[in-house]
Amino acid sequence: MLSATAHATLIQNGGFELTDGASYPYNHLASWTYSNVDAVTGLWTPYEGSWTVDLNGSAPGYIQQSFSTVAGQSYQLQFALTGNYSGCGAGCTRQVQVTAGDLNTVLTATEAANYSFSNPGWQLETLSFTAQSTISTLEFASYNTPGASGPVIDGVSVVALPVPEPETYAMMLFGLGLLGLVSRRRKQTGA
Ligand SMILES: [Ca+2]
Repeated sequence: MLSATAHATLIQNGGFELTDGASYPYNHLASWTYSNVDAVTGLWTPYEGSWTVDLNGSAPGYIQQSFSTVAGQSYQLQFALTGNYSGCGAGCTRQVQVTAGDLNTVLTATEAANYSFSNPGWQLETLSFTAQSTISTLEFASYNTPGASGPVIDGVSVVALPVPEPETYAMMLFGLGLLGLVSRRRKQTGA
């Protein structure tokens, strides 16, 4: 069973709603460390709330946040991804490199067939990673996407995945035992 605690996100300001709102598009983003990204509101439809982050400011940028983890524990990362495809042109893509714990992957924001700022085609991405330390750093970096329009993210959350209950381990061991028995019998039959 998932407890309420297991559902609590470890990421602060994952929706990028906490900004000073005063100096668009270079607003202060609470709880995040970042370079050359744009906090954006009033342009395309957000995944949630009013603000999103374009990972290309004037050039490819990154955003990251560190949080407490348990080494060896698995976590689920979710976030919404799209791209600023205005002026993108044929064949251009918006890509993001995501790193956390043992996770290091590149995702492509698929341009919706009928893409527009009012229909940005958000994709909900679900990934998992295993923490390697008591502090983990989640980073989103614009990847292979030059210029001032990049991949766009919103709705970031990280939750600890439940550790299997002792009964689950017992069931798994019981199942493995049965498999071993079947395997031995097959070998005997085949001999
Ligand atoms: Ca938001």
